[in-house]
Amino acid sequence: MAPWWQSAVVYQIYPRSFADSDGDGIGDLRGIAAHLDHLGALGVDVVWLSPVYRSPMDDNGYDISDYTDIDPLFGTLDDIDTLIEGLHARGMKLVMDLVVNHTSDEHAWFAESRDLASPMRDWYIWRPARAGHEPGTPGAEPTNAGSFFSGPGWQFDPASGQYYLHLFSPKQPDLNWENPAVRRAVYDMMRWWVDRGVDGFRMDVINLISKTYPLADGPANGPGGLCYDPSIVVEGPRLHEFLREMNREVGLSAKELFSVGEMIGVDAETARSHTDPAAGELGMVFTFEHVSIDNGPTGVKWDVVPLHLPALKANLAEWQEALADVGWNSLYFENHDQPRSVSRFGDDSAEFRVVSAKTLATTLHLLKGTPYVYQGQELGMTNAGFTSIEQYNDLESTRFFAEAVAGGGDPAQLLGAIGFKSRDNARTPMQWDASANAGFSTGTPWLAVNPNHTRINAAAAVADPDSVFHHYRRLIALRHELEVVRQGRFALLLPEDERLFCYTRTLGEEVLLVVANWSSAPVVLPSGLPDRAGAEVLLGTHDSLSDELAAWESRIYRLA
Ligand code: TEU
Repeated sequence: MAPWWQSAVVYQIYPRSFADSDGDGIGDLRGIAAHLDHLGALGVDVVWLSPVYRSPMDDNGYDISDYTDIDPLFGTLDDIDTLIEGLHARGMKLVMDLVVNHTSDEHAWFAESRDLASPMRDWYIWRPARAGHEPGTPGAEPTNAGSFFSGPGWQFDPASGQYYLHLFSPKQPDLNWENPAVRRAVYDMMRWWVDRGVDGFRMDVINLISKTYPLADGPANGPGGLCYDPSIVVEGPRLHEFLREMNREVGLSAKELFSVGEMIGVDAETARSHTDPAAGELGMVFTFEHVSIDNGPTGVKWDVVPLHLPALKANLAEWQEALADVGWNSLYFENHDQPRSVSRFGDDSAEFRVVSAKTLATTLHLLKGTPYVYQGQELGMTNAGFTSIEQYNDLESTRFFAEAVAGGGDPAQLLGAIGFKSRDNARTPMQWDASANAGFSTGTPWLAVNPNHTRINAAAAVADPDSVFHHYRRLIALRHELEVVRQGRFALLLPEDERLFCYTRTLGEEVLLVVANWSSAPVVLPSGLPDRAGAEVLLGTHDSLSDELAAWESRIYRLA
């Protein structure tokens, strides 16, 4: 029998931006607990919570200073117990974010590790300055490792005269997974949460835990000779071993816990090696390939080119095929790190926002795998529309802007790219209603509310049977009803077509045909698609059976 999570739809909550119960302008656990009916109405099975642990919030909680406590901004351990109960009572499960490639520099482990003589020195990755260089001077970093958040990946610690590795911000030192005591501490912590009632983990950048390259120089491709190439920091030699050990020690497979590993730079073959049930590692992984399709020739996210639909289709099809028989896909267009899909891949104009959001949803949710809905995606929420760097909070955006401007970049052009790709596009407060602050908070929200909340909000969407929300609800229900949606074999049609995204799903005699117009102009369906005579439309964006699809129209047929 297929494991339960192969029938599930996941809803991701970014707690800071979901709902604020106490008026401090920051979302919290009680805010989430007050909105469980929204999730119940949508019909999702699992909630994934971005980090709510104690944190100095340098990276909004992805820098954890205590893994077994809740940050006071978000509430208390009692609040998380209440949330777990509330979700379980409604038949939903809770998946916690697991951030164990790095901790905060304010974690007690790191405080101890700063001491050269401590047995915990080796819990992090410390190295002396490059030979022949004065420690702490420019260029004296042990290697040319760049950080994902711009600048060197090594931070000088004057007290010991050595450097520590941080692949993310200087406040996110990397743990040393070679040390068995580190691994034991992580597994203990995971068991502690499982015992508390959580149903699984989303594992942050988990394919970075086994280190290779950062301990030697890599090819220079960034300012000042830094190496920013992610392909050489991922998938280290002991990754499979560590993931198997974690699975065994925590009982991920044995207890049918949910597990998804975020993997930078992972390709479909490698994903299969991690999600093959025989490997005993992970349920599924998050790839970045399809959300890098609109990166330009440098491969950097800020180098934006228009979407070329055949490239996106080819990539999604490659993953569908590679994981058809062994392993499992995760399906996502949005999360807290990605811009809003309706602004990125769809058309967020007043005319086409609703229909294009629905068609993106149909295209994604009819694929084989576990779909993820990111908060607000079910409303067709759009990019933030920020125009000045002061409006941004995210350290990835602000550090990139500072570095690029210092290097002579044109601020207006940089703001254009950041406006399109910044993570803050996904982090503006959830739009609950048309009132001040969108019903998110009675205080001043930590990040500006999108002014379009007067039109785009949950109250309006729930009241309108033709809304994006009800389209998502129907897609989720279809997955729950039909085995062919869950397990049918995928086949891409019209791979070269630049406007149509069409495919079939087949299980035994049953065939579904998805036709989707990914353009803002009508398109005639070409001959050569499967025969639609006598077919039933299970869900469409328009009440039409015409061979001409309207702009952004899509249909799901059950063929006769
Ligand atoms: O993201 C990993 C990651 O690769 C992102 O930083 C990515 O590079 C960027 O967002 C896309 O341009 C995870 C978390 O999802 C992210 O929120 C954290 O900031 C990061 O790890 C560090 O924990």
